[in-house]
Amino acid sequence: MRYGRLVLLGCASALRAQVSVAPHAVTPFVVPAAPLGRWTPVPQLPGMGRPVDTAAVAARRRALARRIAHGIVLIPAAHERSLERDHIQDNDFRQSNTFFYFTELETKGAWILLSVVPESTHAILFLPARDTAEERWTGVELGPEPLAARLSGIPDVLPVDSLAARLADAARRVPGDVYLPLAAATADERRRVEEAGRAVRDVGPLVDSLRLVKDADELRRLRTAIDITVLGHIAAMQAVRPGMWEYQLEAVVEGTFRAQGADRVGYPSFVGGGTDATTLHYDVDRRQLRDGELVVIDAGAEWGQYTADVTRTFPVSGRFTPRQKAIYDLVLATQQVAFDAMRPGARVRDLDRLARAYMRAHSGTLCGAVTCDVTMIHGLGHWLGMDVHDGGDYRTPLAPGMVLTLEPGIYLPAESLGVRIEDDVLVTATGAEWLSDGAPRTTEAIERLTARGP
Ligand SMILES: [Mn+2]
Repeated sequence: MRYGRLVLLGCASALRAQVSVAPHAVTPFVVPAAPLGRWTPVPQLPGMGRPVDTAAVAARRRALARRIAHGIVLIPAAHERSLERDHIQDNDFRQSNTFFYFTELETKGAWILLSVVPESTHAILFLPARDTAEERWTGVELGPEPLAARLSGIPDVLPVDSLAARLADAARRVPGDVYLPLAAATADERRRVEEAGRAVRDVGPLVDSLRLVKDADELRRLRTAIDITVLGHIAAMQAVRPGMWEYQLEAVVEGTFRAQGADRVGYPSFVGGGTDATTLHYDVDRRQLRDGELVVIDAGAEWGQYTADVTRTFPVSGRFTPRQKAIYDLVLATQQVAFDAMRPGARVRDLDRLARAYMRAHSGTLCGAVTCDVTMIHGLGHWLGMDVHDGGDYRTPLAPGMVLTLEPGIYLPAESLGVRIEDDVLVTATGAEWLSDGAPRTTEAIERLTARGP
């Protein structure tokens, strides 16, 4: 991958000063001149958001309407959180996935109302009135004005205080139930809908099933998140040294994500060496990495509301021992077997069964008294999208446009040895495409990055 590089000289000299104290502990931080996640902000959108793909979101609303045939759908945006009360560590706003899916707007406290009758859907976007005093503190917001109609592609934009009247009006005219994302709905939001006097149903499972197949705009976002993530893993392989702390390696990964334009991490980064590598969701990342250990990094960048989920395992010293390589190669071959079986119509359950059977058949004495598949106490993979474990029924046959992870692993706590390899894979018309294989996966390719001379 080719991209412009620019080393911050001030930082580099500061790092040289540290190197005399702790050789190999820190690598110079590189700031890319052209981050993979670069985009042109729309200054009028909250947080200077990305432009809305108005055609894509309209198509998603139509797809939902076709599933419902007739009824009313009401979806609230996320609310601002309180730094003091909610003890949040990040103060950036993250939109509700469902609201984002149908609008791509990062506006707080908004609603979208869809009135669905066969062959037609009417959408109204409700936005809070702008508060210029508040905007001095938290930045520009999108208000109920013609600009919002233009940027969102939704012609009807109204102030949020007209929602109750419009909902009552829709309830009079449109037959069918009222759909709301119940998992995300607060009591207040649910009460407002129930005031319309109609049966309330959860729109969540319907939206999950739509979100399973990614459209072109979603795939662009996912690919960007994944490409950024790949660079983070490569940077970690280049930086690893015996004596580093896990959090230092985490800093390399997450620093690269952010420097490449990631919005945030998709989930807490897992950096675990030795025994920690056998703890499946280890994310405290506090221990010192020792010579001879393998380190597992499970980390994914989020970009444009979509997240990657990639895991790599590599030797702290730079080279795999023969034993580590044997374990690693079995995990890698297992992943390949699952990938090769991917095609439209296949099911995740079948891939999982196939992968375990392969691992069992090829374990030999590698995992001692048991076959290695017994140590893989998690599933082979999961749907990926706006959530790292995206919603959706795992009985659904694979179809082109679906994205899932393949992440076999072998974990031997008694030996302080864990290996997991996780890639993000797109189902295509004829099979599947690796999305994250820019991050080296074979022991040879990994050692080209980790092993620094004889
Ligand atoms: Mn995963």
